[in-house]
Amino acid sequence: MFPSVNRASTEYVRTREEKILRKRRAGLLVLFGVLPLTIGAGIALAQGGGMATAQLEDADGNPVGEATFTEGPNGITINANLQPGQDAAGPGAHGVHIHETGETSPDFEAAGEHFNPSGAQHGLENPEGPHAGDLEDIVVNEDGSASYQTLTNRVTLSGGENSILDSDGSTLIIHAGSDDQETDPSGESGGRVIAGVIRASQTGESTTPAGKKDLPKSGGTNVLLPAALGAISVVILGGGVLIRQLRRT
Ligand SMILES: [Cu+2]
Repeated sequence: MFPSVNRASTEYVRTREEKILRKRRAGLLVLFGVLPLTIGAGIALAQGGGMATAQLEDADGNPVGEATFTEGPNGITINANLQPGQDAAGPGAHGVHIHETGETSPDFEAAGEHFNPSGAQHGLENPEGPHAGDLEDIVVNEDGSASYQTLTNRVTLSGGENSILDSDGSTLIIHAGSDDQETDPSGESGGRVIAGVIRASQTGESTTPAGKKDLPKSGGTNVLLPAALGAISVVILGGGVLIRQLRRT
């Protein structure tokens, strides 16, 4: 026999199999990773706005969660999630505001005052208010997790004086205590315990660093619709591509 020939042909087969496997893996990555994100972002943009994200960190710079900002016909939907186990913000209600500067270094005071281009007073219940950056409290669970969604039409991502993506940026800040929604200038909400600079995002992709577990996304209508359409497209496209690849093999 000719063992060398046999070995060569075995290697040939293996290489061919690996190539096919690699192709399939790349196909799956596109189908389940890139496509849904692209489709979701496309629909969100078509709905009339952009997207932004903020990676939320504690005062020591440890990631504790993330927030997304999606502009739609009725304003900006803000989703924020805090990871279970984080203890920068303890259980209970905490004031949340958009602050006027996109800066968290050397400490969270660098973010400046509340985003307030109209010169109003603080508080959603203040007759002379509110600041454009005033938001409802976030409620943290016993395990440190939190899932927050709110809608505001006082800020935009797209331009004008109410844009939180203005030249000096903006920062989402969570405070140590709850916001009384009345006392100027910050509702007696105490120190700044969690912050994240708000950054424009074309894809709505997670800003969570590699290796960190992605946080669960809470489903508002602005998120659900693109997700559902994305899933349908994936099933249709995925079926077609997989059938083609199976035929090739
Ligand atoms: Cu604040």
